[in-house]
Amino acid sequence: MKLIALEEHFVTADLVGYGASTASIAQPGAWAEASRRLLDLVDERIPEMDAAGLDMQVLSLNAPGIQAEKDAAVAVAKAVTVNDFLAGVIAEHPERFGGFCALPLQNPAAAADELERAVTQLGMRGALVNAHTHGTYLDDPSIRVVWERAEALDVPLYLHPANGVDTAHVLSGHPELVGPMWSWGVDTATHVLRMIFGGVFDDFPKAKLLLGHMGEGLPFVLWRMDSRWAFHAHHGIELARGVPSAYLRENVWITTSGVCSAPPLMAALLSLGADRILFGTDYPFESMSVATDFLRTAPISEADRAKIAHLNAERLLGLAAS
Ligand code: GRE
Ligand code: ZN
Repeated sequence: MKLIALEEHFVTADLVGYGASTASIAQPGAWAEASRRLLDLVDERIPEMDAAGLDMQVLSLNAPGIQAEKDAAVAVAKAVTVNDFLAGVIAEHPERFGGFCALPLQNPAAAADELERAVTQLGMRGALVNAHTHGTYLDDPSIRVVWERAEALDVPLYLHPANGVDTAHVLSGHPELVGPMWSWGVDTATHVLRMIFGGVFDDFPKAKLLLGHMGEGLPFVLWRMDSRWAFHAHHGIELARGVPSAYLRENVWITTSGVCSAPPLMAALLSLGADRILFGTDYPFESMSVATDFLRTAPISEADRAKIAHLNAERLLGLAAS
């Protein structure tokens, strides 16, 4: 069965320093090993893809990437460089790699232009955004220009977690919970709700958002959010589609990245439907072969398996079917 994975990270030597603050969330040996693998695009990666039976990785720059850069002009220049670099890797292995570009969201107009350049000239399939950019989230009015361009180009933005601006009080005294262990998922789900309630999808009804990690918990809470929205004070916010679940069903696609467990996959299938779920491994933070074995053996129909494994990716990302 053909397998296309969408949350597949890399870094370049020039950009590796931006990840320094993320290093502290991992055990030192684990971070060193992941860092080594992030820098390798081909020599170890392709044999590992072969061993796992993974046909294609859609590559993206690891968190926080250029969004951590304080100087907007530097971020713009580095985005161009890394997107050109990624395009070069893909050009050498067009059957094995696709790409999501990096966006210099420090300068939203430049980010929109870079998205267009990366999609139309470099063949990127969309962009991957690592959480906030110095505290600016994707619902910010300044970012509308990027959504407008993404909608016009008909490409998704993939929202990936990263460290927050600060640490929520409830996590005080518990640094072990800060990171992919817990806080990143909560932060990312909250970021999605900011977009829904902040009107991004009312302004851009055809915008496409990709989420990793089996939807960051959101597939589980659709009914409860709709029910509570009927009860809650709206504080002047109204949703054109009436209920928050409508946006999660119509504007959001999720990947299995970093979740190799059947119950959450089946909950997501029942909740969002098989057309909304794509495959991802979260390499190098998870094992490619564990992820591919999981999807090959998950207790789901063959029709759903094929959609998740490659058909949905081919349609959403405009990859030629084969
Ligand atoms: C991830 O992408 O899931 C990730 C990182 C960095 C550290 C751990 C981790 O980007 O799971
Ligand atoms: Zn990831």
